[in-house]
Amino acid sequence: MTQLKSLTTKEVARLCRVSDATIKRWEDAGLLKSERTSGGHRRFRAQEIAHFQREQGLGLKICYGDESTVSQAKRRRANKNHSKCELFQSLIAGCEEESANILIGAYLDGKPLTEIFDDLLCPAMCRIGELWFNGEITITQEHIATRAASNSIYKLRNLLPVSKMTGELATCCAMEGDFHELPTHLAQIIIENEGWEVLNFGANTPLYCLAEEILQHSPEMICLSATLMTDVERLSRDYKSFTEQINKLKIPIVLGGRAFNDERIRTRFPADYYVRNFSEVAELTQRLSKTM
Ligand code: B12
Repeated sequence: MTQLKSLTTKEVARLCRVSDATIKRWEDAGLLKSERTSGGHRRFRAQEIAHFQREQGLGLKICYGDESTVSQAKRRRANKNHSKCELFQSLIAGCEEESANILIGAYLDGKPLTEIFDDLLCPAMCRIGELWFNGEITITQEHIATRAASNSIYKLRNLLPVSKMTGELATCCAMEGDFHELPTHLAQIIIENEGWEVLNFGANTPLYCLAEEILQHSPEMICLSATLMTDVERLSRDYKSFTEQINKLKIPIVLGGRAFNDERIRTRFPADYYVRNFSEVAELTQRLSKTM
């Protein structure tokens, strides 16, 4: 289900920022090619639309400081001083429209979502973390970049084709004390892309609260993320009582995030699965899906 699907007239119109009628006119005039469904509805190949957009300069708005951002001067400085990575530059400049365009462009070029997250977005965020760690950017610059990342992935999410729903539910969140919310957003989008519904509680979620939600909703998968653990002792005690509380439901627990790269941490947080990246989340979701 992760492969690229064809787009409806409405989706193409939204991407090109024109009306549905305009898309139909362009198609009638032979500017755009489409195929028809058995019901006679138009379907457009995403790659062709991406090509058309680039040729015509449609929809892919270049942004200099719109929405969230910073001044052009700062943006130019960021471009000059830092890496050549296009996405990294847009993020560091806080330019969410342009960052979204890069992610959407990659998607329309046929890159799977998992690769967009694992190979494009995460390395860019990692670079931002390194610069912050080395004192080359300030905390405020990191905050702006993270907000640009967060908002741009939601822009991408908004135009993903609606997957055929499997009727399965997953929850995801980051553990208490962990304020890194991007991993939970990314996991949510990947799981939704497999046709599951997702309740994403976001960052800093106490496990006793999560247990209540689990008992109430009885999901088919629990995805927990931890980038950093500030108090391993306390968290592992909370985790133990969490797993005891929900044990009878036999729901697979999936742990992910850089904290679990450490084997000693994994030993203290026993789980059904440990995932290292978003490709593994997609594979696991497919495996756990009862409708497969
Ligand atoms: C943005 C950011 C923040 C923001 C988060 C804001 C927000 N709204 O999310 C804020 C400012 C809150 C923050 C705070 C801190 N941060 Co911070 N932060 C980052 C940064 C730059 C990006 C994090 C991110 O979202 N990355 C995107 C994720 C998806 O990528 P990833 O973490 O590399 O994950 C990979 C895998 O682990 C896996 N994965 C990760 N999570 C999950 C989850 C699931 C379910 C799955 C399947 C997979 C998965 O996928 C990725 C690979 O494809 C990172 C740098 C970095 N390397 O990522 C630092 C980083 C994580 N932070 C760091 C630190 C030190 C801190 C602070 C302690 C700083 C401080 N002194 O206050 C605090 C801790 C706050 C807390 N208690 O949580 C360090 C952690 C070092 C370490 N020990 O591991 C990093 C690595 C920066 C660095 N280079 O030093 N941070």
